[in-house]
This record gives sequence, C-alpha cells and structure tokens, in this order.
Amino acid sequence: DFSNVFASDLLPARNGEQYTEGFLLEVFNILFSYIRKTFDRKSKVLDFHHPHQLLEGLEGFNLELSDQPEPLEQILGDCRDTLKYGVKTAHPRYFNQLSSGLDMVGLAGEWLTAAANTNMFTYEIAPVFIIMEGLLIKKMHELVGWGELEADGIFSPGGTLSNLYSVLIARYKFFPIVKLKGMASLPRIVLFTSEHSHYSFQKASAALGIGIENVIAVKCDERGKMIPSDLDEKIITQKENGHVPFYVSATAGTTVYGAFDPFVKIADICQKHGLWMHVDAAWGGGLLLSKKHRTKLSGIDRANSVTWNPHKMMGVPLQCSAVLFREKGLLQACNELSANYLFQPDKQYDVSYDTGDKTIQCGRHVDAFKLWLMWKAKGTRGFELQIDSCMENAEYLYKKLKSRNDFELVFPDEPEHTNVCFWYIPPSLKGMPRDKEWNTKLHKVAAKIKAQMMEEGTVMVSYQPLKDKPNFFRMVFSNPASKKSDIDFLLDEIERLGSD
Ligand code: ABU
Repeated sequence: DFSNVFASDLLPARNGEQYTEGFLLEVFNILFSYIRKTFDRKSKVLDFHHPHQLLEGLEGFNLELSDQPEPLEQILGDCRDTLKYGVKTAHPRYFNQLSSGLDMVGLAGEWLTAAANTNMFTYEIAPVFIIMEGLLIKKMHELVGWGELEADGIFSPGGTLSNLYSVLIARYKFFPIVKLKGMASLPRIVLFTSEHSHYSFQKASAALGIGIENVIAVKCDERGKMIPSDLDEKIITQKENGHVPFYVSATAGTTVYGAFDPFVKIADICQKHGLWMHVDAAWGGGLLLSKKHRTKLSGIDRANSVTWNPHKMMGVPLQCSAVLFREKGLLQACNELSANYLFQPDKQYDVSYDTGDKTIQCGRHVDAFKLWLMWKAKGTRGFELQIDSCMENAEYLYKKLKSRNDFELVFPDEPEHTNVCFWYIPPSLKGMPRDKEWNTKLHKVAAKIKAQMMEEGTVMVSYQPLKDKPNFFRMVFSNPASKKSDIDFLLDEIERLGSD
C-alpha cells in the first residue's frame, strides 16, 4: 500500500531502495497486466471517451495538475487509468495506423533507454548508443544497396523530419551558400513529388522557406504510382518558366494505397536533369528485408537519400525513423555549428563520433537501441518472416474482399504492400444508380461505421477520401499479432455495424 508514500520517499532519498523497488515492481505489474490484455482478443481495443469527459475527470482519474504532492497509490492508479483509457495499439484488431504491435524485446529496449536517460549528441555521454546507431545506419545502407560506400545518416523524430532532412541536405548540396545567406541568395527552386506522396514535403518546403507552391505534384496512375513522363514534362516546364528544379522524391509504399513508384525510370530522369533523388521508404523500407518483396524497391540504390521508419513495417516501438545519405559528410557540413560547449575538438577520443552536429536538433533521443536489440534478438531473418506474414494477411484480405459482394475494392490490382483499400456497400446502396447522390451517401458510410467501432471498441481501422473517391477504408498490416481470423472478424464487424 503506497497511500502514505510519496515521490520524495523514492531514490535518491535516503533508504529509498525498498520503496523504489516496490513502486517499480508495482508499475511492472500494471504494465504486464496491460500487455496481457492487449493481446487478448476478448478485451476491447479501446474504451473511448470524448475529450470533455477526460477533461472533466473520470472515476478516480483526475487529469488536473496538483500543487501538492499526491501519494504514490494515486500515481499508480493514474498509471492504470492512463492505459485503461488509451488505445491498445498492439491489439490484434487494431489496424488504424501504419505503426502497430508491441515487440517485447523492443519494449525492453525502450525501458532500458529510459533508464539510461542520455542524449545522442556526443560520444562522451552515449558511447554505446552512438556506436549502435552507426552500425544500424551501415546495415541499412547495405540493404538499400549502397554497401560499398561509407555510411551516413541519422535517426530522427519521425518520417516527416527525415524527409525534411533530405530536402535540407539536397538544397545544401546544390546551394551551400544558403546556410549563410538564406533563401534570398537562391533562385526560385522547385521540388517534385507525386500527388499520392506524404504531405511532409509541403511541410518541409514551408519550414525551409522554399514555399508550398514550389512543391510540384506529379500525376499518378490509377494504382497511385508516379507517372515518369509527367515528371519529365513538369521538370522541363519548370525550367522553361525560369525556375530551378533540384529534388525529386519518389515513394516506396504510399500512405493510403501502398504504391511503389517506378524508381529506375525516376532515377533515369533525375540523372538526365541532374537532380537529387530521394526515396521516401518510411513505410515500404521494411520490404528490403524480404527476399520475396524487395524487388518492389528495385532502383532505390540509385537514390541520393532514403527515409526508412523501422517503427512501421519492422514493428519497432515508436519512434524509430532513419534518414540515410549516399554521400558521406553532407549532413555534417550542412548542419554543423561547432558549439564549443559540446563539440570540443580537443577531446581525448575520435570526435567524428560526436554525431550531434549532424542534426538540426541539439538534444536527441536514443531511438537506435531498441532496433539494435530487436535485430540481435530476431536476426534479419526474423524481420523477414514477420514482414512476409503481414504481406500474406494483406493477400488474404484482398481475396476475401473479392469474394464478398458487400465490399468493393478501390482498385482491382493485388496489393503491393499491406494496404488494402475498400468500400463497404450497405444493402440500401446496392443496385442503386451510381450517381452523385450515391457517392454522397457512400461517403458517409465509412465515417459512421468507424464512429460505432470506436464507441464499441471492438476493432479500429482508418478511412479517408482520395480526390474524387468517397470515403473508403484503408486496411494496413504491420502487427505480427494479427491473424486471418482477425481479418474475418473485421469484415463481419463492418457488415454488422454498417448494414441498414
Ligand atoms: N505518415 C505517418 C503514418 C500515417 C498512418 O499511420 O496512416
């Protein structure tokens, strides 16, 4: 009972060992009970409450911050409630985002990282983690196909920032003057990415002062793949308009359709025009680990930079994103400021291991350790099996959807990644003329079903519209816990909630 024990009784308090051990064991019990429930299909994916309900406070769970210390018994209760009212993102029936699942070794890595509580800017305070990060970057380089080159890259806080790094470094490569003089010293530069690509390129362009209007959207085919001829034409048009193309981002696994752009053709166009080629493989990078599926990324080795998020397809606990560069030294040259309170050149060790000046951050979280630990525990082969099994789930869902007449695929082709996009057609819309009104009605179906799913907490899947297409469901698989029976459950559940 911790009713009369307070944070001030824990270490480093004198004689605080016993309370600290008891408290942490209790936290472990809470976490373990949560983990067991997470994988139990009888438990709900979530216990949904509206924001105002959480703000008003639920039975014994008051989120307001207090002036006076609260006893650890209350703090333990708060830990339980935080998990209780959260979303079980490792539940086998959670399909809402590209990141899902909970790897036990990865979790141990995250716990250890938190206990080590250090910062990635210098070797002197993170010697083991810095070496591990370097080895991971090297391994990922090899998998991209740049094995013969010296590895360069960095772990960053998510795919959006990894993509931003790629734009930043490409701009520096072509216009190093920008570091000192800013955008006013540059011509109007433009970059290209497909209309199905991630919105992070607009974000990066806004943040870097390039401007959203200078992100040129390249057309995609029905399947969501960039059309190379449109890229070539748009580059030529931009040049004719006096603008300066410098960068193209191709995508390996688009967020909604899971499409892979034709990298070889895009690389040829980049080479012809002398442009930087980036591949946003945040979602699709994991497929490099699969002998069966890695051909979908053929040509990625011709890119200058690659974003790859192990926290997606590889199931590493959030967050874990890497941006890789083919040319060594650019990251350092672009971002280095040599703050002399951190990066003293006269330290007793090889200061090239002080990687902190490669980044636009100062403090940087240790994201590499959990991936390193998982890689050791599974081996490359373990990741391959995990990824292949998620791909098999997508294939199973695709076949199921084709065989059921209350569902329709958004595009007829077999999935390239684990994304499967589909509509549920309720009985009231079957056999009706497919006019504007039909589309308006269909648009409301997915949102209504999703809302009910969340209220009941049985399953979670995402939906969205895309261009002229009304709202459709996007299923993705990255959780090794999900089985074919969970897919059957999902389809039956959509039908149960959606039939009118
Ligand atoms: N690009 C971040 C992941 C988005 C998603 O989970 O759908």
